[in-house]
Amino acid sequence: MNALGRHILVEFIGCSSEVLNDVSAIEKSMVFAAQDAGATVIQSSFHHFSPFGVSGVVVIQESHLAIHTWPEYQYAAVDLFTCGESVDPWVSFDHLKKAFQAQNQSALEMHRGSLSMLNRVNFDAKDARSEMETYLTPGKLERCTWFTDKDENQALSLRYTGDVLFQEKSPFQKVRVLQTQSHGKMLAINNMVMCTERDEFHYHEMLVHPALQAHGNPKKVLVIGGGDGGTIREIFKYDSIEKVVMVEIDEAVVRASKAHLPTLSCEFSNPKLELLIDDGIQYVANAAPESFDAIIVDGSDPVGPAKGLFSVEFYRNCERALKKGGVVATQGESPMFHEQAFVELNACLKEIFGEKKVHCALFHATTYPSGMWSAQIAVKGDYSPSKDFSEEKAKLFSREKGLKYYNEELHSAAFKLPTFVRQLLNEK
Ligand code: SPD
Repeated sequence: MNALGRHILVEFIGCSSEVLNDVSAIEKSMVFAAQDAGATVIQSSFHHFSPFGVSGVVVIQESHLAIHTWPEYQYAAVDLFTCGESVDPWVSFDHLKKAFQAQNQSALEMHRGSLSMLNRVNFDAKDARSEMETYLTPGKLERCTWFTDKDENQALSLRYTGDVLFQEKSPFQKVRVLQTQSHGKMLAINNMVMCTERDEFHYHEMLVHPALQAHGNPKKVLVIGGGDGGTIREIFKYDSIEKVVMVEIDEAVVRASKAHLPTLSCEFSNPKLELLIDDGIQYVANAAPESFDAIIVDGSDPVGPAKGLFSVEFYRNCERALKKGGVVATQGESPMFHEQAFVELNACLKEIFGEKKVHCALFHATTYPSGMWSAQIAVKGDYSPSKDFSEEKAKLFSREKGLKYYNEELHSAAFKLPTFVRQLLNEK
C-alpha cells in the first residue's frame, strides 16, 4: 500500500433493528471489531438517541471506527479507517456484518494520504515530548457510553460503563438497569430515567413525606406504580402503617429492582405489603369507596402504560377511594420539561378536589430532564398540606428515620413556587 491508511466506507443494509438501537451491544461490537483487526483501542464514545439510533466512535491508535445507525431503516453507516500494515479493516467489516445481522452491504475502500502526493519533513517533536507522554498510549481502554433521556428539544445524558445489568422487553415497556459512572445503578424504562441509586431519595422522599406528614396518621396506603420499591420504602417508615397495597402493572420492574437495586427494593418482603401485579387504573376504578388514607401515584411519564394516570377518570376514582381527610400525592412531572402534562394534571386535580385543595411541591430531581420536578398533592378534607403539618413531628421524623432530602423547613419551602410556575397554574 502506497498510502498512510485505508478507509472503508460501509453501508450495512437489512440489519436487525433491535441490535442497531442497542447502544451497549453496538459499542461492544465496535470495540471487539477493532481489537479483532489487530488495533489498539484507546477510547470509545457512544450515544443513544431516543427513540431511535446510535452514534459512536472507537478511537484506535491506528485511526478510528465510527458508526451511525438508523434502526427504523435497518441501516448502519460505518467508517473503518486504519493506518499501518498491522491492522486489517476487513476483519472489522466481517465482524460487524455478523454482529448487525446485515442482509446486504456495500463497501468502498479508499486509500488515505497517498504517499505519491505527500512530502515527509523533518518534524522533531522532542520539545513537546514530556507533555505528550501523558497523552500517548494510556494503556487502558476508556469507555464512554452515554444514555440519553430526551424529547424532541431537550435532553439529559448520563455516562455509563456500557454494562447492562438487566434488559427485558416486557409486554408493556423496555426495562433496563445500567451501571452508570457517577450515579450507581440506574433503572431506565423506555429510555427514560426512572431512578438512580445516587439521587433517588430526592424523588421518593418528596413524593411521600409532604403528603403523609400533612395527613398525620396514615394507616392504609395505596401505591400505584412504584415497581422499584423506593416509594414503599419511604411509606414503611411510618409506625402508624397497617397496610400498604401496591399495584404495579409490570412485574419486570419489580424483578429488575429486586435483583439489582437492593437499597430501593428492601421493603418488598414487609408482611404489611400486598403487592399486586395488575393494572392500577382498573384497581382504583373497582376499589371500595373511602378505603385508603393516602394514595401515592408513582408512575412514569405520560406515555405508554402510565398515560391513564394523568386522566380525570383516574383521579375521580382516587377521590372516591380516599377516606375523609385522605390525601393523594402524584408524581407531577416537570414545569420545565413537560409543561403541558404538569399544567393539565394540576387542572384535573383541581376540577375533582376543588381549587383550594390542590398543592404543588417542587424539588430537585437531578437526573430527571431539567432537574426540576413536582409532587402534586390533593386533599379530601379541610387542611392544607403545605401549612397544616406539625413542624416538630416532621423534624423528629426526618432525623430519626435518617432522611436525606425532606425536613421540616423544606416541607414549607417546597410549596413556595417560582413566579413562572404560579402563572402556569393560575395561582396568585
Ligand atoms: N421522567 C421520569 C419520571 C418518573 C417518575 N417515576 C419514577 C419511578 C421511581 N419510583
